[in-house]
Amino acid sequence: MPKTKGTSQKDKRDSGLRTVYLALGSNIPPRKYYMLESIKALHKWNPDRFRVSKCYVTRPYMGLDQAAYFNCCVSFQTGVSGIELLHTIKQIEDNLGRKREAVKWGVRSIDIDILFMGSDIIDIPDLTVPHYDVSNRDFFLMPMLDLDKTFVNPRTKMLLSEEIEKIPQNSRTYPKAIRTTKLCELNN
Ligand code: PH2
Ligand code: MG
Ligand code: MG
Repeated sequence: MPKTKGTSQKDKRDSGLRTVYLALGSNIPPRKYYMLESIKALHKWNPDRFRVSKCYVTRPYMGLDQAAYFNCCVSFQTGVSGIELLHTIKQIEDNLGRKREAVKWGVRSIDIDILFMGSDIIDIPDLTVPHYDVSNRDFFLMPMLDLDKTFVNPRTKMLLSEEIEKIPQNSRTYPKAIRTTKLCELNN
């Protein structure tokens, strides 16, 4: 869309490049396959400054009786709007056979969540950025710290390294890095 004098604030912000951080999670086998395929699809869609964190095995959040998860984060630079990003993510999840069940926090082949879009704050019915629960989830914060140790949550104004320390024991998932060369090969 050509820029005109009448371009709204929102349009201007949407066309500004910033670093987007996404979280990936899977707890249905083959977990590594789902993680890798979604990373490849995201990279194909937006390769600009694409990075991948370590991959962690984590206990189900809040002690749900489920299989262990694989979790990681990716970041890339983009000018797309939050809604456009959300649509792309849903398409990638659907292509990988994600079944949308009525159960909140049900088991999933792949879940891709938007954690941060630079310092943007978005509060619309379909989308909350930063992610509404990012400060309470070590399986988001730990891989985020791999990507940027100095990142500040634009809503709380706290360093993520401070937020992770504040998580109470009963909501920790104890992320443990797994040895995999495959997930990170797109960094090179
Ligand atoms: N995702 C959930 C619910 N619980 N637990 C872990 N460890 N990792 C997740 O990605 C996760 C979860 C809902 O999306
Ligand atoms: Mg999720
Ligand atoms: Mg999700």
